[in-house]
Amino acid sequence: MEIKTEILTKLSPKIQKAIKLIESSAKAKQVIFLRYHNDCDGYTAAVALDTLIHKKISENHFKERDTFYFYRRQPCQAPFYSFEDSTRDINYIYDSMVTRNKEPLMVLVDNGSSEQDLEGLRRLKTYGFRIIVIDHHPPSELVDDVVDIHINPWHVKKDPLLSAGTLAAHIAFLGMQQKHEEFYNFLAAISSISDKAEGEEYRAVFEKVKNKYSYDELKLIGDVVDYESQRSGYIESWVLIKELLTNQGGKREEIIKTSSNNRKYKQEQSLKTSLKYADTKIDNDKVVTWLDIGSTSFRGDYPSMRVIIGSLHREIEAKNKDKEVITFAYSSEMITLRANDKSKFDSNKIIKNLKESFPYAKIDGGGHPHAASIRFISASRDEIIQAIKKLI
Ligand SMILES: [Mn+2]
Repeated sequence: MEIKTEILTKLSPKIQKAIKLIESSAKAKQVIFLRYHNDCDGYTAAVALDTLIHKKISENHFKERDTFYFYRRQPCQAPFYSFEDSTRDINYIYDSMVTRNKEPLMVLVDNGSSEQDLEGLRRLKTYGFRIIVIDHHPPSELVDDVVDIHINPWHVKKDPLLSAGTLAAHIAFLGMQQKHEEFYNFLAAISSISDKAEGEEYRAVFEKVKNKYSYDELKLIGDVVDYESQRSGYIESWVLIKELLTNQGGKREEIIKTSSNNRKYKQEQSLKTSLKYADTKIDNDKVVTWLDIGSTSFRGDYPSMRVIIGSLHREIEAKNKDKEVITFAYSSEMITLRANDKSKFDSNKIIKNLKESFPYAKIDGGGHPHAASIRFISASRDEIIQAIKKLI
């Protein structure tokens, strides 16, 4: 985890501040919340930070059960910290065993830096929470006015290929006095591969883990983590996913084996369906695909919309190596998209444009320039699809 890249070096003062705030909150016996996105990147980030937070809390409480009351861990079902998330967390402090907590700490990872997070975060502030956001999505400037510490590689450079898991593993490594380097490298590598964020930091980390794990092995563990989190839906899959990532109980192989047939079957089946119903148009060096995902998959089933579009996009990319490839999947009120490196496509510009053109469509969304989602009311879907086709 000794990675000295420009991004991590420049983020270092904020990282040190975050570690200090976690320490001082634990010392002051404040409840610490850890909230994370419900996917492989979010879970690996959470498992990394869990080691640090758990240690700091145990050091400051005498009874084992206190770590249960003073540490709350939960994935966010939405890809942002939602209104409901904040209601639940405020209730925990003000309607429970720990009502004397005046400055609880929220640590939000792989989520938190977009405009969609703002309302939930502001509600926390009304109730005295301190907030640390560790995220790698394009940040809204408004977030900085609300939270205490906002660690985000976008503050250093545009479109950084750095996963939240890598960022969190780096922070945990530093907070744990640079111990357990191998474990944090492993987490960083899995999250980068699973989130397609294989930049400079990933390459440095992979160099160190590759004699123990191959790329395919790391990718497989990430796939199974995604499978676990998706299949468990609203139930937190912490026990199984932590085991997959730590192998503390020696059950990793068995969990992978148990899920293997069903996982592969569902992945292959879903790709077959996508390829059958995808509408692909090749125009010179540009390959654009539209898939009606709403009518070709079951709601809430595995693979998720994210995994479906990812595998369809990769399949089309592999067949069109030298071309610009853009892939869209839509349901009645959402479009998810992917674009390859050859594309100049910028989802944030498109979303801005759509918001101006369709002020009545209740458009919301965001993400990375080449991987994002757009939400809207179903009445305006066809207009929006037509507008995007003209824009690209
Ligand atoms: Mn992520």
